[in-house]
Amino acid sequence: MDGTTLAGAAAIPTLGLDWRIDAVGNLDGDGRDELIWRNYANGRNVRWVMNGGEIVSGADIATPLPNPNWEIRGAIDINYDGLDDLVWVNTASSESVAWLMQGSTLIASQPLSPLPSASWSLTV
Ligand SMILES: [Ca+2]
Ligand SMILES: [Ca+2]
Repeated sequence: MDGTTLAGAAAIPTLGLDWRIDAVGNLDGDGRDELIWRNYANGRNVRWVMNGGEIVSGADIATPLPNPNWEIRGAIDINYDGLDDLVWVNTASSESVAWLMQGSTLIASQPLSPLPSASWSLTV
């Protein structure tokens, strides 16, 4: 994008139907966002470093989280270290947690205040 004008478009490779892009964030602090994929069948989470429509590199994030009730709701720098972190919500229990990240490496897991009820939703 160039402001509100579409400057160009590029097709990116796709994964199977079990995969979803749950977040876009800069987990390695290089100033460029990555695509964060989650596989809701097996719990794998993958980070794609992109350059336009090309995948520069891809890596699994931490260990798989097989419970499909956990959804990545976004990437934001929770601990102000300049690296975006992943915000998770469990849609069954309303628990929420932040994964403090350094690239693809999970540094720490930080529970967040629970949502008031299942009717609430957290989006970053
Ligand atoms: Ca980056
Ligand atoms: Ca951070």
